[in-house]
Amino acid sequence: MPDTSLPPTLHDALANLLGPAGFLTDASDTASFCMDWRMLYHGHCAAVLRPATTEECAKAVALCAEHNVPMVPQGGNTSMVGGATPDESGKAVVISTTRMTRILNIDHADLTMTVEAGVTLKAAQDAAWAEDLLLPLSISSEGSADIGGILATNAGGNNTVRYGNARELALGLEAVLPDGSVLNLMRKLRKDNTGYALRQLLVGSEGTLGLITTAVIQLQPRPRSRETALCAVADAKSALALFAAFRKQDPAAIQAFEYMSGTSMALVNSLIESCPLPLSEPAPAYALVELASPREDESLRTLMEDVLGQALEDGLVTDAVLAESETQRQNIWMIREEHAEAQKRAGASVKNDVSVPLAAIPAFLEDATKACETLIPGIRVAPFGHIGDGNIHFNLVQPEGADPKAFLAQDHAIMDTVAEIVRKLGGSFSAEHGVGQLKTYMMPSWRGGAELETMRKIKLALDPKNLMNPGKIFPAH
Ligand code: 2HG
Ligand code: ZN
Repeated sequence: MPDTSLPPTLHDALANLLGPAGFLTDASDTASFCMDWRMLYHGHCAAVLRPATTEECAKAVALCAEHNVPMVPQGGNTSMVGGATPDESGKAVVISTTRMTRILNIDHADLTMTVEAGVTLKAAQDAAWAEDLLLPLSISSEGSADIGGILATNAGGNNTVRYGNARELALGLEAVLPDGSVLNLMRKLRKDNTGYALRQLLVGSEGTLGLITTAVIQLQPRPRSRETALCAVADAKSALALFAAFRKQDPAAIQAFEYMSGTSMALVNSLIESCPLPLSEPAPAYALVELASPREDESLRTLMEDVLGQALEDGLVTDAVLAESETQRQNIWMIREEHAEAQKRAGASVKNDVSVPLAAIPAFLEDATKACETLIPGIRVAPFGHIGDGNIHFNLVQPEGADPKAFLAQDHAIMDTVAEIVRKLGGSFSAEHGVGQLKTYMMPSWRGGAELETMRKIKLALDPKNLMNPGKIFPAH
């Protein structure tokens, strides 16, 4: 256990500023903030700071900066890449947004929501829905992930195919910079060409440039009709042909288009209670399609039935179930959203959150499957993901009965094998989960030269002492 004590003057100043609910130093209180969701990283911290307001946050950051104490911003702690976990030195403080939970305003003229960073995505979605509006971002971890975290990581998820990533929804932002100054960009304008769009620099910066405290999020009218289907397909090629068939009829109606391999689906069906397969028999792969419209009419149902009917006739789809009620719809979505949890229960897994152009997805899946099965015989190739936007979670689960530690020791070999195939196909090694600490080693070979150098210059300009989320995005020099 490293020495996790803060300089006494800083300790006292933070304790005074934040009070007992906002300043945690007992290992029993801070432990859960020091381990990531996947339990890959077991860090330590000198304290967890839980400011209740932007002002408190700014003062706390200024104090830490003065004392050269590293700071790790943390939202709902759902990072897949160790992006919000402190290192093992015990020198850093975690700054948690969990007490900044106010929904400040819902504006029906501009269709925006002004919200503090610690509001969970689910709470924000529910608040919008209660006012007949939609917050059009949906991710599996939305019950815990918070607004600050989804913006800091530019989360994507199930509705990117229609509405874009978190970046596209962020009209305004407020953030505390690494020196404790407050950057107030809380405008709610669709048009605002006044120099650099600094808010976009903060979005996706993974907490390395500052801590997002408040945001203005673009909303949409709430859907009044939705049609959801789970379809059995032979492979990703068929799933993509089905996607193209829907897109040809009405691209604007597609709310989500997801892919699940037979292997990943079988893990969910067997390891998660209340998630049986709602089709008569298992298939090699599945597509989940959701159509949505703010209109309340039957046309979506007709669209769904027409396209699926033709796809069944053409052999693109071999079986399908349509949700007949909201409960059935939620059951279908639960199957999709429990994929990460099922894979966690199946043992150690190595995740590759990749994007490739849509046309390259079948070749990617085929080549990456072969390469991984050759690398580690018995490995369980369990891909799934947001196929409509080109993002596949190409996840590899340890061979049954294998030693999880020995499997994880090969994570770089596995990630590099997959990444080389992604590179040849013109893709990215991180689509929506970010770089965190897990994938920093890939940055020089993927984003080297002027690109990484420019990122370093920006980081240096805003955080010359490298105090804000050190060890994330940038590989150590
Ligand atoms: C999802 O799409 C999440 O469910 C998690 O992005 C993906 O577990 C994963 O790799
Ligand atoms: Zn995802």
